[in-house]
Amino acid sequence: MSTKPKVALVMGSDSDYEKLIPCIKMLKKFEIEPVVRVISAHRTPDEAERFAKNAKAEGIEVILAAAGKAAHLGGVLAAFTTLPVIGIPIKSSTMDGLDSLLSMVQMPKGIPVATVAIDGADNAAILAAQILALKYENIASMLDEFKKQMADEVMTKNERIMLEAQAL
Ligand code: RP5
Repeated sequence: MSTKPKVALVMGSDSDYEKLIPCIKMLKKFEIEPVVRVISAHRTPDEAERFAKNAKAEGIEVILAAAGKAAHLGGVLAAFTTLPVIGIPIKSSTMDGLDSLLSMVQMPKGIPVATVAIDGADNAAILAAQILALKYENIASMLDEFKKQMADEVMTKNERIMLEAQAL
């Protein structure tokens, strides 16, 4: 049995899955066990309620909710749990994901859904890791290293661009 901390990644449709593969990979990079499910707030509302009500008892510590169009999934899951819910608005309609973004971020007071960018799967995983890092020292250390690597990469790019610009 895995002793890794668990984060649920719930998507409204299997059509969202491809965009969420980076999120699953990023969770695994931080040694988090992803609990991946397809649950629709509209088509399987009873399952959405059941999953959210049981999530905490099943050891899940953060829920990621990815959905497109009239994206109620995050709000519906958040209605049935006190776990933090992070919404990932999926660009899956003629409105370029703005519909999904507003459906998640414009939650009425009392039931927040912390929302990342449209198709922001990586950031949802990083934010979940940052929440867990309050409790798990190994994740905090990995996040420190992750930030350091990003900074090093930017410094390398900076040096390359400075040289290229000088040579013009
Ligand atoms: C949402 O509607 C899903 O999250 C998906 O982004 C969108 C389209 O779903 P499908 O019709 O492809 O199942 O509920």
